[in-house]
Amino acid sequence: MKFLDQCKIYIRAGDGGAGAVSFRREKFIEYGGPDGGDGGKGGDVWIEAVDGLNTLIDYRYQQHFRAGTGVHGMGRDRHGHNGEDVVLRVPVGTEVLEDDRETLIADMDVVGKRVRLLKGGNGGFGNAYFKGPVNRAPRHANPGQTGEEKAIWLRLKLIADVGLVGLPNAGKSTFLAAVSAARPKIADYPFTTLTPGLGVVDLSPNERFVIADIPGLIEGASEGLGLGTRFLGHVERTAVLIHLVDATQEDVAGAWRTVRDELAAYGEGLAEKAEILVLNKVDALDPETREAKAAELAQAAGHAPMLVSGVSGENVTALLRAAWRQVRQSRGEIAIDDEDDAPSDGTPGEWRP
Ligand SMILES: Nc1nc2c(ncn2[C@@H]2O[C@H](COP(=O)(O)OP(=O)(O)OP(=O)(O)O)[C@@H](O)[C@H]2O)c(=O)[nH]1
Ligand SMILES: [Mg+2]
Repeated sequence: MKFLDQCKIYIRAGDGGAGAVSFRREKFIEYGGPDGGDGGKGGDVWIEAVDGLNTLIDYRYQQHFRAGTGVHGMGRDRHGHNGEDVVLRVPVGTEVLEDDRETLIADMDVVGKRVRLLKGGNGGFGNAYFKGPVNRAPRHANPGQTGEEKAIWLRLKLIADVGLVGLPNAGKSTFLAAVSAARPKIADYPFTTLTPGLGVVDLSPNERFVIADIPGLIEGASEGLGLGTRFLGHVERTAVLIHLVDATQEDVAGAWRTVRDELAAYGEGLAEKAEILVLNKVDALDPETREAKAAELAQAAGHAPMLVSGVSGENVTALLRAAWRQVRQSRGEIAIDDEDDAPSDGTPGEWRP
């Protein structure tokens, strides 16, 4: 199973400008002759692979792209300006497909690759062009060509930056829904989530990452119990795991240990991956219970958890910031010990990833 980000967009090249019909009219110059200029060419539609994008999210907000129309020609042999091109900027790895979703138009596999998807319509000839030995004063000009248009699909294979793990009912899907536009099924029974889901977190226009929600793990998952560990493959390549522990359950330390054991049993470096420990659903606890549960979990894990609620939103931003920091570290954008960037808002002092 692949996580795909795909969307349909409509593109249209610009129409060419019309040619002009015009005659030279000046004092003392009789029969000045035709001087209607040609119309400008319509703009093209291009697509370009760029660095620094990892989703097609921008194309969810805007689906119609239209290149500029060529300006019509004018008298005194003036040509119209060409219409402006449109350049669609997409992440590296985006495939461009025809409307049938199968025929590949272009594979944007390297940074800087540019492909023209549609050509703008040519401008029409002005009447000056039609002047000949027979017809010295043509009274007609061409209209511009209409720009082509079509629907295309953009498709990108997404790779999650952050993985959500925890027991069933820990609130993983609720958290995903709270921080992204994803709308996973959420319910008050275990194994609500049967297949992984992805969401894009938009901390700011330049701070975006992909988060993966996978089905809950239970004791024995590595031997195939519950839904097993087969979905852990989707978080193998993430920069960090967010481990959610449901604060409303009896044994928070046991819950944490169970998931850790299953991660270790799965192998593939999951147990060594950076983990952000979270005590979730804290909105449901009174202050003393919060403290007691947090202490219990800290004792087991060896460091304090972040106290978060996907429902009330408490500390959600601080958690995302912490995850984003790990993502940037793994992308090599910041040094491992870059403390200047440490989250300050709402994060307990003892906490570290
Ligand atoms: N009070 C409270 N309830 C929560 C919170 N987050 C989730 N819940 C509730 O916990 C239940 C389970 O939430 P889900 O988001 O479906 O849990 P999950 O981890 O995705 O569960 P699975 O998909 O079965 O593994 C739902 O009834 C949620 O409404 C929270 O922060 N506070
Ligand atoms: Mg779920």
